[in-house]
Amino acid sequence: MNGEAQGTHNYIDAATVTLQEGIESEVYIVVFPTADPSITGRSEVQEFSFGYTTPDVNFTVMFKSSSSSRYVPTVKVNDTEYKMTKDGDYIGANATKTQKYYWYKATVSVKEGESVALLFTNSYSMRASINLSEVSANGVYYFGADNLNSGTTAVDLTNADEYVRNFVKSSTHMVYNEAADAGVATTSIGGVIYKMGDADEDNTVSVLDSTTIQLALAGKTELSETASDLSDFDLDSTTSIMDATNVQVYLAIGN
Ligand SMILES: [Ca+2]
Ligand SMILES: [Ca+2]
Repeated sequence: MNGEAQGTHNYIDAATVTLQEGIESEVYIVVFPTADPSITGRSEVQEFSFGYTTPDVNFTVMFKSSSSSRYVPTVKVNDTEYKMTKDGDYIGANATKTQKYYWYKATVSVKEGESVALLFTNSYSMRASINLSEVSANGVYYFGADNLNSGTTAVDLTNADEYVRNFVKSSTHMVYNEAADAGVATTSIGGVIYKMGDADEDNTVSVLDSTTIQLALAGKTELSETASDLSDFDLDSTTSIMDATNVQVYLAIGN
Protein backbone atom coordinates (compact mmCIF):
# COMPACT_ATOMS: atom_id res chain seq x y z
CA MET A 1 0.00 0.00 0.00
CA ASN A 2 1.35 3.35 -0.98
CA GLY A 3 -0.50 5.51 1.46
CA GLU A 4 1.24 8.78 1.79
CA ALA A 5 1.69 10.86 4.89
CA GLN A 6 2.01 14.34 3.51
CA GLY A 7 4.25 16.97 5.07
CA THR A 8 4.16 17.06 8.81
CA HIS A 9 0.50 16.24 8.90
CA ASN A 10 -0.72 12.78 9.22
CA TYR A 11 -3.42 12.30 6.75
CA ILE A 12 -3.91 10.17 3.73
CA ASP A 13 -5.94 11.38 0.83
CA ALA A 14 -5.16 8.85 -1.82
CA ALA A 15 -3.70 5.43 -2.11
CA THR A 16 -2.93 3.12 -4.96
CA VAL A 17 -3.18 -0.57 -4.33
CA THR A 18 -2.31 -3.38 -6.68
CA LEU A 19 -3.80 -6.70 -5.81
CA GLN A 20 -2.61 -10.03 -7.08
CA GLU A 21 -5.14 -12.56 -8.19
CA GLY A 22 -5.57 -15.40 -5.78
CA ILE A 23 -4.07 -13.51 -2.82
CA GLU A 24 -6.45 -12.16 -0.25
CA SER A 25 -5.62 -8.61 0.63
CA GLU A 26 -6.94 -6.42 3.37
CA VAL A 27 -6.93 -2.72 2.74
CA TYR A 28 -7.18 -0.22 5.58
CA ILE A 29 -8.02 3.37 5.03
CA VAL A 30 -6.89 5.54 7.89
CA VAL A 31 -7.78 9.20 8.21
CA PHE A 32 -5.94 10.98 10.95
CA PRO A 33 -7.25 14.17 12.45
CA THR A 34 -4.98 17.05 11.70
CA ALA A 35 -3.43 19.16 14.40
CA ASP A 36 -2.68 22.02 12.01
CA PRO A 37 -4.98 24.93 12.87
CA SER A 38 -4.57 26.29 9.31
CA ILE A 39 -6.46 23.32 8.01
CA THR A 40 -10.09 23.51 8.79
CA GLY A 41 -12.77 21.01 8.25
CA ARG A 42 -12.29 17.31 8.13
CA SER A 43 -9.87 15.30 6.19
CA GLU A 44 -11.85 13.40 3.72
CA VAL A 45 -11.29 10.50 1.41
CA GLN A 46 -13.34 11.53 -1.55
CA GLU A 47 -12.52 8.77 -3.92
CA PHE A 48 -10.72 5.58 -3.28
CA SER A 49 -10.49 2.93 -5.86
CA PHE A 50 -8.36 -0.11 -6.25
CA GLY A 51 -8.53 -3.12 -8.38
CA TYR A 52 -6.93 -5.96 -10.17
CA THR A 53 -6.10 -5.59 -13.82
CA THR A 54 -6.95 -8.82 -15.62
CA PRO A 55 -3.86 -9.97 -17.48
CA ASP A 56 -3.83 -10.93 -21.13
CA VAL A 57 -3.57 -14.54 -22.18
CA ASN A 58 -1.68 -15.09 -25.41
CA PHE A 59 -2.24 -18.25 -27.37
CA THR A 60 -1.85 -19.59 -30.88
CA VAL A 61 -4.71 -20.35 -33.23
CA MET A 62 -4.06 -22.73 -36.13
CA PHE A 63 -6.47 -23.24 -39.01
CA LYS A 64 -6.17 -25.77 -41.84
CA SER A 65 -6.71 -24.23 -45.26
CA SER A 66 -5.85 -24.16 -48.91
CA SER A 67 -3.30 -21.51 -49.84
CA SER A 68 -5.36 -20.37 -52.86
CA SER A 69 -5.93 -16.66 -52.32
CA ARG A 70 -9.71 -16.94 -51.96
CA TYR A 71 -9.26 -19.47 -49.15
CA VAL A 72 -6.60 -17.71 -47.09
CA PRO A 73 -8.19 -17.45 -43.65
CA THR A 74 -8.71 -14.60 -41.22
CA VAL A 75 -9.70 -15.22 -37.63
CA LYS A 76 -11.79 -12.91 -35.49
CA VAL A 77 -11.27 -13.54 -31.78
CA ASN A 78 -14.00 -11.89 -29.72
CA ASP A 79 -13.87 -8.40 -31.23
CA THR A 80 -10.43 -8.42 -32.76
CA GLU A 81 -9.54 -9.59 -36.24
CA TYR A 82 -6.20 -11.25 -36.96
CA LYS A 83 -4.58 -12.13 -40.25
CA MET A 84 -3.36 -15.68 -40.42
CA THR A 85 -0.08 -16.68 -42.01
CA LYS A 86 1.15 -19.96 -43.40
CA ASP A 87 3.03 -22.06 -40.89
CA GLY A 88 5.34 -24.82 -42.09
CA ASP A 89 5.28 -27.04 -45.13
CA TYR A 90 2.14 -28.07 -46.92
CA ILE A 91 0.34 -31.02 -45.40
CA GLY A 92 -1.50 -32.29 -48.47
CA ALA A 93 -3.05 -31.46 -51.80
CA ASN A 94 -6.26 -32.13 -53.64
CA ALA A 95 -6.46 -34.94 -56.19
CA THR A 96 -5.56 -32.70 -59.12
CA LYS A 97 -2.75 -31.04 -57.13
CA THR A 98 -4.18 -27.62 -57.99
CA GLN A 99 -4.53 -26.77 -54.33
CA LYS A 100 -2.09 -27.23 -51.50
CA TYR A 101 -3.16 -27.21 -47.89
CA TYR A 102 -1.30 -25.70 -45.00
CA TRP A 103 -1.73 -24.80 -41.38
CA TYR A 104 -2.29 -21.08 -40.95
CA LYS A 105 -1.32 -19.40 -37.71
CA ALA A 106 -2.22 -16.33 -35.65
CA THR A 107 -1.00 -15.38 -32.20
CA VAL A 108 -3.89 -13.84 -30.36
CA SER A 109 -4.67 -12.31 -27.02
CA VAL A 110 -7.71 -12.36 -24.73
CA LYS A 111 -8.29 -11.41 -21.12
CA GLU A 112 -7.67 -14.15 -18.59
CA GLY A 113 -10.84 -16.06 -17.80
CA GLU A 114 -12.68 -14.61 -20.78
CA SER A 115 -14.62 -17.01 -22.97
CA VAL A 116 -13.40 -17.02 -26.53
CA ALA A 117 -15.50 -16.78 -29.68
CA LEU A 118 -13.58 -17.68 -32.82
CA LEU A 119 -14.81 -16.89 -36.32
CA PHE A 120 -12.81 -18.06 -39.32
CA THR A 121 -13.57 -16.43 -42.64
CA ASN A 122 -12.10 -16.30 -46.12
CA SER A 123 -12.95 -14.29 -49.20
CA TYR A 124 -15.02 -17.21 -50.45
CA SER A 125 -18.08 -17.60 -48.25
CA MET A 126 -16.83 -19.62 -45.32
CA ARG A 127 -17.89 -18.30 -41.91
CA ALA A 128 -16.95 -21.06 -39.49
CA SER A 129 -17.37 -20.36 -35.80
CA ILE A 130 -16.63 -22.10 -32.53
CA ASN A 131 -16.62 -21.03 -28.88
CA LEU A 132 -14.11 -22.03 -26.23
CA SER A 133 -14.94 -21.66 -22.56
CA GLU A 134 -11.34 -20.88 -21.74
CA VAL A 135 -7.86 -21.07 -23.18
CA SER A 136 -4.54 -21.68 -21.52
CA ALA A 137 -1.65 -19.27 -21.75
CA ASN A 138 0.70 -20.06 -24.62
CA GLY A 139 -1.51 -22.97 -25.70
CA VAL A 140 -1.72 -23.99 -29.35
CA TYR A 141 -5.20 -24.73 -30.68
CA TYR A 142 -5.96 -26.44 -33.99
CA PHE A 143 -9.14 -25.97 -36.01
CA GLY A 144 -10.52 -26.96 -39.37
CA ALA A 145 -13.76 -26.47 -41.24
CA ASP A 146 -15.16 -29.28 -43.30
CA ASN A 147 -16.02 -26.98 -46.16
CA LEU A 148 -13.81 -24.03 -47.04
CA ASN A 149 -16.38 -22.87 -49.60
CA SER A 150 -19.31 -22.37 -47.27
CA GLY A 151 -18.59 -24.04 -43.92
CA THR A 152 -20.22 -22.62 -40.82
CA THR A 153 -18.81 -24.86 -38.12
CA ALA A 154 -15.20 -24.94 -37.03
CA VAL A 155 -14.06 -28.26 -35.61
CA ASP A 156 -11.63 -28.36 -32.71
CA LEU A 157 -8.80 -30.67 -33.73
CA THR A 158 -6.50 -29.71 -30.87
CA ASN A 159 -6.64 -33.09 -29.17
CA ALA A 160 -6.87 -35.18 -32.33
CA ASP A 161 -4.06 -37.55 -33.30
CA GLU A 162 -1.67 -35.99 -35.82
CA TYR A 163 -2.94 -38.17 -38.68
CA VAL A 164 -6.55 -37.20 -37.91
CA ARG A 165 -5.71 -33.52 -37.51
CA ASN A 166 -3.79 -33.44 -40.81
CA PHE A 167 -6.43 -35.24 -42.88
CA VAL A 168 -7.02 -33.44 -46.17
CA LYS A 169 -8.86 -34.39 -49.31
CA SER A 170 -10.27 -31.27 -50.93
CA SER A 171 -11.54 -27.85 -49.98
CA THR A 172 -14.89 -29.46 -49.21
CA HIS A 173 -13.35 -32.34 -47.22
CA MET A 174 -10.93 -30.87 -44.74
CA VAL A 175 -12.27 -32.59 -41.63
CA TYR A 176 -13.20 -36.26 -41.72
CA ASN A 177 -16.78 -36.81 -40.67
CA GLU A 178 -18.30 -39.40 -42.95
CA ALA A 179 -17.40 -42.28 -45.23
CA ALA A 180 -17.62 -39.99 -48.25
CA ASP A 181 -14.54 -38.22 -46.94
CA ALA A 182 -12.38 -41.33 -47.37
CA GLY A 183 -10.90 -42.38 -50.69
CA VAL A 184 -7.90 -40.54 -52.00
CA ALA A 185 -7.56 -38.57 -48.79
CA THR A 186 -4.06 -38.02 -47.49
CA THR A 187 -2.55 -37.13 -44.17
CA SER A 188 0.76 -35.81 -42.96
CA ILE A 189 2.72 -37.55 -40.24
CA GLY A 190 6.06 -36.17 -39.10
CA GLY A 191 6.19 -33.91 -42.15
CA VAL A 192 5.64 -36.77 -44.64
CA ILE A 193 2.45 -37.02 -46.68
CA TYR A 194 0.77 -40.44 -46.84
CA LYS A 195 -2.36 -41.86 -48.40
CA MET A 196 -4.97 -42.91 -45.87
CA GLY A 197 -5.50 -46.67 -45.99
CA ASP A 198 -1.97 -47.44 -47.15
CA ALA A 199 -1.40 -50.04 -44.43
CA ASP A 200 1.60 -51.62 -46.15
CA GLU A 201 3.22 -48.23 -46.80
CA ASP A 202 3.93 -48.77 -50.51
CA ASN A 203 2.37 -45.41 -51.41
CA THR A 204 -0.67 -46.86 -53.18
CA VAL A 205 -4.00 -47.99 -51.82
CA SER A 206 -4.74 -51.50 -53.08
CA VAL A 207 -6.41 -54.72 -52.00
CA LEU A 208 -3.13 -55.64 -50.33
CA ASP A 209 -3.80 -52.91 -47.79
CA SER A 210 -7.14 -54.45 -46.90
CA THR A 211 -5.37 -57.79 -46.51
CA THR A 212 -2.64 -56.22 -44.38
CA ILE A 213 -5.24 -54.73 -42.05
CA GLN A 214 -6.98 -58.10 -41.71
CA LEU A 215 -3.68 -59.87 -41.01
CA ALA A 216 -2.81 -57.26 -38.38
CA LEU A 217 -6.22 -57.67 -36.74
CA ALA A 218 -5.63 -61.45 -36.67
CA GLY A 219 -2.24 -60.93 -35.05
CA LYS A 220 -0.42 -62.36 -38.03
CA THR A 221 1.54 -59.26 -38.87
CA GLU A 222 2.63 -56.24 -36.93
CA LEU A 223 2.11 -52.73 -38.19
CA SER A 224 4.53 -49.88 -37.64
CA GLU A 225 3.10 -46.90 -35.78
CA THR A 226 2.66 -45.01 -39.07
CA ALA A 227 1.07 -48.04 -40.78
CA SER A 228 -1.27 -48.39 -37.84
CA ASP A 229 -2.34 -44.75 -38.25
CA LEU A 230 -2.83 -45.18 -42.01
CA SER A 231 -4.87 -48.36 -41.42
CA ASP A 232 -7.51 -46.27 -39.71
CA PHE A 233 -9.16 -45.54 -43.05
CA ASP A 234 -12.34 -44.18 -41.47
CA LEU A 235 -10.43 -42.04 -38.95
CA ASP A 236 -12.37 -43.20 -35.92
CA SER A 237 -9.08 -43.62 -34.03
CA THR A 238 -9.13 -47.42 -34.05
CA THR A 239 -8.20 -50.04 -36.60
CA SER A 240 -11.05 -52.46 -37.12
CA ILE A 241 -12.51 -54.79 -39.74
CA MET A 242 -14.54 -51.78 -40.93
CA ASP A 243 -11.31 -50.20 -42.13
CA ALA A 244 -10.44 -53.29 -44.20
CA THR A 245 -13.97 -53.29 -45.59
CA ASN A 246 -13.93 -49.57 -46.34
CA VAL A 247 -10.67 -49.91 -48.28
CA GLN A 248 -12.35 -52.62 -50.40
CA VAL A 249 -15.44 -50.48 -50.92
CA TYR A 250 -13.28 -47.57 -51.97
CA LEU A 251 -11.40 -49.78 -54.47
CA ALA A 252 -14.69 -51.12 -55.83
CA ILE A 253 -16.56 -47.87 -56.25
CA GLY A 254 -13.90 -45.21 -56.01
CA ASN A 255 -15.07 -41.98 -54.51
CA1 LIG B 1 -0.52 -49.90 -50.03
CA1 LIG C 1 -11.05 -47.11 -38.04
